[in-house]
Amino acid sequence: MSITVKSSIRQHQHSVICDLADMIEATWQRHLALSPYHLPKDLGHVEGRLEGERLVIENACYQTPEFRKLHLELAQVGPNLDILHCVMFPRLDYGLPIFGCDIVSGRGQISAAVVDLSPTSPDGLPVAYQLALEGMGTAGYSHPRELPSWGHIFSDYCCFVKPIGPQENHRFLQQVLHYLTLHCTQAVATPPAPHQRSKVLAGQRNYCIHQQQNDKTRRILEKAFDPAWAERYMTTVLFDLPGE
Ligand code: 18B
Repeated sequence: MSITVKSSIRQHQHSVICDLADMIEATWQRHLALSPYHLPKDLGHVEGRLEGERLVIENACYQTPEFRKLHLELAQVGPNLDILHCVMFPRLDYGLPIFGCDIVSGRGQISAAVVDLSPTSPDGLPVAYQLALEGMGTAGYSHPRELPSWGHIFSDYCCFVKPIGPQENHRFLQQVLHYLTLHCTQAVATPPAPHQRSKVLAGQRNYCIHQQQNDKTRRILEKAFDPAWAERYMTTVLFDLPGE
């Protein structure tokens, strides 16, 4: 499938966010067999108001033989706050980690850039991932940030930083590309393991339940819409729990 619909807010976002969104979609296309994933009808493109500013959310969603949901979301609050959110949820037949990435930029300065391949098994990441990620994390960044209490779901290779300047922005883009390429190539080479479904299900549930505790995300959605809408959005679009 080729991706032809370009989002309308993408051109107006922080250049690192545009570059990252383009890179993520290009990498998905290069390595995976994408087909559409249909979000609830009213949640593909969403608009609300936050303290007098317009909040626009645009979602792109796909599925593949290995992934039940590939989700790329761009959000913009007025002219000053840009957000990229991306999660790749494996199908339950695949004991793969969860790729997640979030970038928040306020007034042209990125305050938070996160990327991780988070384990869904209590045994941690598969060995091939550990080898390929050796030494990676926040090394080389001047402003690493402290993870919130629910952040124990992330791996030892989680990169959570405030990147400073073009060099660190570039480093972060390259790091996301490395994590993403590793994950796509591992996924297509991994045979399905149906006997592990309940273990993988428990791992994905644990990930989603903790991500749903991100108060900073929730607060923006509650203020722009309302608490019930924020709850529905966080549990059906951002971090939906897979069924059996
Ligand atoms: N997130 N983020 O996706 N979040 O979705 N995000 C923030 O400078 C949104 C993910 C993560 O310090 C902040 O402090 C909105 C994924 C972590 O307590 C804001 C949406 C990951 C933090 C938003 C969105 C992830 C964080 C504060 C929906 C990781 C730090 C920015 C479009 C894989 C939390 C700042 C803390 C922060 C907002 C991580 C405003 C609205 C997939 C760890």
